[in-house]
Amino acid sequence: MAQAALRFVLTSKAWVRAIKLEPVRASRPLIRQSSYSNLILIAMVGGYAAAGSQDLSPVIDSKNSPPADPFLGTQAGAEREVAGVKLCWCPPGHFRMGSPRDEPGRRPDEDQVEVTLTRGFWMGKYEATQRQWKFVMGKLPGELTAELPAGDDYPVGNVNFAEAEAFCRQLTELGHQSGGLAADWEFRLPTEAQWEFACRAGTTTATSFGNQLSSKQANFKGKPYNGAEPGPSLNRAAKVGSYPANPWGLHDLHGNSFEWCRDWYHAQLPGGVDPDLYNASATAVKNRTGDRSRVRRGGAWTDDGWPCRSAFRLRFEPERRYDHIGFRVVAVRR
Ligand SMILES: [Ca+2]
Repeated sequence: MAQAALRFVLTSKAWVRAIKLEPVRASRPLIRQSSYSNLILIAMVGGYAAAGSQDLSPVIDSKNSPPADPFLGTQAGAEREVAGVKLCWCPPGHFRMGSPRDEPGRRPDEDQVEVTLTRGFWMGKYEATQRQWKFVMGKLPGELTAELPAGDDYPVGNVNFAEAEAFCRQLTELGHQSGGLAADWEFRLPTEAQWEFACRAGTTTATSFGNQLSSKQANFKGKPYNGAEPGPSLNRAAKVGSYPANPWGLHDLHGNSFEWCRDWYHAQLPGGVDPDLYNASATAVKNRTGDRSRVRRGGAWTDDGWPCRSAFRLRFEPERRYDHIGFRVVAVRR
């Protein structure tokens, strides 16, 4: 007799009970709750299911209707963990991307645009760490330095764009294998719009902590931003999460490591609905050698406070690497 294993991602046990299994002969229903998520596995034996023709349309009563996609977050900042990577939910929304003309330290490539993100996404609560890299990929991608020492909870640095993307693909595989990541979701680098939306977390000030930034709030060196109180200058990486989180529970978007985004760097910000300049190399800014750059965001331990602003953006050629440039992942629906 043929055997079929069916996987349902559910949030409600009542819904499981409501699934109409007849006329499939569910000779050995196996229901197992995954520790990673609300994943429930139902293994069945039955010719209909093996032939792929069985209609398993759930019988849903109105009180226990499942959400459209159970992998979606419930509220901003809700947490989930996939393959050892903690994630925070960033809901769909509208925001003004870039900085106003009177923001201290702002640059011409930050002219404001209106952006609508129609889909929520999960973003790494922390920068990708050396522990995660070794678990997912094995050997670290680049050299450690005096400023970027070895340590499980230190960020990954000296990672170029292609390597960061390879990590995302491999993490996607692991997430699917473990069942922690829904089948139609994947890990990626964030778009600039996703990055800034998550960094702002509903704020409209220069940083998610207000219109000033102290090095007690983020890992940068030297001058605090816009008159904030002076703090320490570590002049090196800090363990991720050493500084306060923003309103959605995300740490170190301001400072510590710069973070790769997936967009090609353009002179002006992309606005509109779900902007994504991943494939827009033709219109990207060329540097003196004719090469184009991806975007990095958020400032780093190598910089003063002003480049840690939510709107600050900097270019970096994708083949290059530096110890103070790392990344964080997002999980998006394909
Ligand atoms: Ca950072």
